[in-house]
Amino acid sequence: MAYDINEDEFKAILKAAEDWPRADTLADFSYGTAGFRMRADLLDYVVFTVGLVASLRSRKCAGNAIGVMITASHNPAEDNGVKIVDPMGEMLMSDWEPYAKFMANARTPEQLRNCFMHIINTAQVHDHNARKVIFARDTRPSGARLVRALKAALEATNTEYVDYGILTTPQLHYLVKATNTVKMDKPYGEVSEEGYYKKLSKAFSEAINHATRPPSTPVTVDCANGVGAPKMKKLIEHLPEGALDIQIVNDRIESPEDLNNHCGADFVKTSQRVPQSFTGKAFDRWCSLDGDADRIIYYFVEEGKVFRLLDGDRIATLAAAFIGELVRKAGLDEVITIAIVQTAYANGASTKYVEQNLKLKVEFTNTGVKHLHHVAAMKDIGVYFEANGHGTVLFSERAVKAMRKHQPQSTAQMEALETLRALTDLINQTVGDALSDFLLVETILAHKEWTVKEWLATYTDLPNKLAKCLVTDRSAYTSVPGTAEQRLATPARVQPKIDEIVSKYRDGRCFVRASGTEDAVRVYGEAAEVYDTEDLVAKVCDFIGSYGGKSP
Ligand code: NG1
Ligand code: ZN
Repeated sequence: MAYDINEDEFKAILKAAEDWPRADTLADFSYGTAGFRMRADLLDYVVFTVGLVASLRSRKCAGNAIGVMITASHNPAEDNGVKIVDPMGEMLMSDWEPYAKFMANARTPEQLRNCFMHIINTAQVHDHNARKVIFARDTRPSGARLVRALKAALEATNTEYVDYGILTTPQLHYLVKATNTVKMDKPYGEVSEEGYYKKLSKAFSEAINHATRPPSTPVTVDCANGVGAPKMKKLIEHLPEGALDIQIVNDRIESPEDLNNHCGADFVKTSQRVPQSFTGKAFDRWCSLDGDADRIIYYFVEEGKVFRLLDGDRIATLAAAFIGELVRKAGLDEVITIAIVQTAYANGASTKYVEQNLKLKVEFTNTGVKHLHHVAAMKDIGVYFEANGHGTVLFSERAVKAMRKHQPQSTAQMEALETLRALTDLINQTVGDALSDFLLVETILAHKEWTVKEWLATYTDLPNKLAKCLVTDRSAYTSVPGTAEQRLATPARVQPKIDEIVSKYRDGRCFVRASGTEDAVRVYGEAAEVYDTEDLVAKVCDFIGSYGGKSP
């Protein structure tokens, strides 16, 4: 059946679009790992079209609220980005990504009309359906202008909307799910930013209730000079008195140029160095959020200033081990299984530890949390983290029911069960969330009475390096399907050369893939020794530089 365009609506769209002309670029925009991301001054029209797509998506989803988040996460301050959030707080369904791309690349009113018609017809969108969009942005100054472009599209399409102002990305995901479950038996939480803090702090109090004592040492949080700073401060106001001793650094959101600049999770992880403003003494516990507070990584220095990273792989292994113990102690290990999902960027030593020590199954997916999330959602309990600190733990309906119904046979079983139930509320079920993951890690360290030293001692990371090569056309780099992006299909000559280089190093592993968020290809390498790793990655970068562009 053919669905017709509403001519009045389309007239209003064209009129509104006049204020947000498409940037005059030759290249097409693409909906990458985390939506559209680029220099903020190119984004006006893209955000406008995202508003149109979000409105159509809401109509398709029976009027449920769709989320739009304006952020460029860990990218520099001059960038920005936009992504769409589906009704249960998950990333936009992948079938719709081409629609978003198609619309953002329409260059004339005719093309825009064709795109609109195409979506309405292929996705079968009823014009008369209700439509609602909720949105927020991070602290980037360009966000305010982009919000105006978004509102223009929502108003032209007669879409009800709520502007939540400045939020972390996971807070917006929370609000989308809370909005759409408000009338259900089990609403996800109160539909407000306040409701988010209330939910987390209540769950945290319950989760540490059976710990012998709260962590006895302070923890310092580097907020990347981004939105995580004010939001972490608000969270602290809601936490039980004296539960955690939290210091905050890098909270200068009033100076945009400081955002992610020599600080934040991405800087610490990729440069394997402490951030600006670091004042930690040996074994002090520090962590860093990224620019939109969906990633977190921990680290510390040993005596002699040796830097030690506790990244996403460490959080995944810590969480899986702890939840596994609780499941066993609660007497549910016959009923509930746990799996870990990683990407090829996970350190090889972490994978070995999960399989050999924790005796859990590891599955690999392509980069991008939507892929990990999808696989983890199929497990009873699915723990997924990218090495960069983006991840969460998903509890299936089946697991939650089993925890609810289970009758504990002893006080120990009851305590384990209560802690487990608290974790299902503490851990953000929509997306990786630095604030929620922070409370999770602190809960686990309190229960285990661990310092960073014991946490680090669980396994030894293989030396590794992540580099970036600028190439003339990153789209020339495609991966072989089913290899979790560890092998290149094109350019044809590159993979054999990588294999040849890698074969010369003990425990060597190296792969190259096109970034979905930056105009570059990433080169990841691991080897038994630090100097081998450096050498391996440098050789591969050199080859790519000589082959397809210039290495930085
Ligand atoms: P790209 O640029 O596609 O490598 C990066 C991260 C992803 C994910 C996205 C979204 C690495 C190697 N890649 O993607 O894991 O977090 O950004 O922010 O860390
Ligand atoms: Zn982020």
